[in-house]
Formats: sequence, C-alpha cells, structure tokens
Amino acid sequence: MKKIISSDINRLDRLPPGQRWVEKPIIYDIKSVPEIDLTSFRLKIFGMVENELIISFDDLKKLEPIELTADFHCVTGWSVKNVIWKGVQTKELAKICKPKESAKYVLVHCREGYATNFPLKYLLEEDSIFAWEMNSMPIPKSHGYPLRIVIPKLYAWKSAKYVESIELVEHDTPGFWEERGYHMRGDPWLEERYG
Ligand SMILES: Nc1nc2c(c(=O)[nH]1)N[C@H]1C(S)=C(S)[C@@H](COP(=O)(O)O)O[C@H]1N2
Ligand SMILES: [Mo]
Repeated sequence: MKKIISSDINRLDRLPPGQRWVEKPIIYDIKSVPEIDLTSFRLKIFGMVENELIISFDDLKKLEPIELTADFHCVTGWSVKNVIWKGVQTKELAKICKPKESAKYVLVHCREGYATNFPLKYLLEEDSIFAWEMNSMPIPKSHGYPLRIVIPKLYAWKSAKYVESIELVEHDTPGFWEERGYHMRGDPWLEERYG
C-alpha cells in the first residue's frame, strides 16, 4: 500500500500559528449523525466534469489504497498530531472524472446537509483523500462513517464527514460554515479562519 506523509508533518514549525496540541479530535456536528447503509451507498462526482461518476463503496475500495499520516487542525484552535487515514486519493477520482476547463472550485455535499467548499487545487493534492479508515479502524460513526474527505492542507472543517457527493463548479460557492463567515479557503498556515 502506498504511504503518504502530509508535508506539514516535516515542517520545523509543525504547529500552525494560534493552535495548541490536543490528544484526540473533538467531535463537531452541525446536525445529528446520519445512519448510512453501506450496500446502497454511492459517492457521486458531478458538475463541471467530462465524466460524471457514481461509485459504490465496494468499487471505491478496489482502487489503489493509500495510507495517509497527517495532522488535523480545527479552526477553533486545537490540533491533533499523526492521524492515520486509509482511503483513496481524491486526485485518482478526479482523473477518472476529468474536470472541465471551467471547473475552478469544489463544493462537498454531505448526507446530513453539511457542505463545504475549496479551490479545485486541493482536490488534486497528493495528500487529499477519501478515507474509510481512521487510525486502523473503519471510520467511527461520529467521525464520518462510511466516507470522509480529508484535506490536510486546510482547516478541519473542510474535511467533511458523511460525504455523499462532490460538485465541481466554476464559481466559488460557500458551504455551511463559509456562509456563516468562515474563510472560503481556510489555510491554517496563513490563519485563514474567518472572512
Ligand atoms: N458532515 C460534517 N462534516 C464535518 C463537520 C460537520 O458538522 N458535518 N464539522 C467539521 C468541523 S468544524 C471539524 S473541526 C471536523 C471535526 O472532525 P471530527 O468530528 O471527526 O472530530 O469535522 C468537520 N467536518
Ligand atoms: Mo471545526
């Protein structure tokens, strides 16, 4: 299995500005945790793509798996070291879908109604993945079962749990927190928390 270490782990200044280390991620949910049945689960990638993709959980697991080690930074100030995720690189799925020239941003849609957005560039990063395991276990229900997008280069609110579909769009479209004043990109090294 290919292993990826998020580049931020190798930085001398490993903790982004204004953050503090904690032991475990604190669970944040805007709504109650959805019940998701694996057999009927489908991940969909749509919008500004040449090939729309609808893929089952079994088929997703047939793609080349990746183990990712990354730090996890919440905008409220806590960070967790060395979270280990297993899944498939988002760029592998992007390759299948072929983003159109006009695709510039991503809007992630989740089962319970949560959404988040970021520039397309982050979908193509080496360390961005769709994860189904967290610390060598299927992702616990409260942490995003069955599938979560993990974008280590951005604050944790962009790592959406219970992900159901990814929409490639031309114009940057705010998600749940972005509509409430959080940053449209959210790079922790630049402290892009709000605005
Ligand atoms: N679907 C969904 N994903 C989400 C959230 C949410 O409310 N719903 N909260 C975000 C926020 S604000 C943070 S800090 C992280 C927390 O991850 P955890 O709940 O696994 O600790 O999940 C992010 N992903
Ligand atoms: Mo958060």
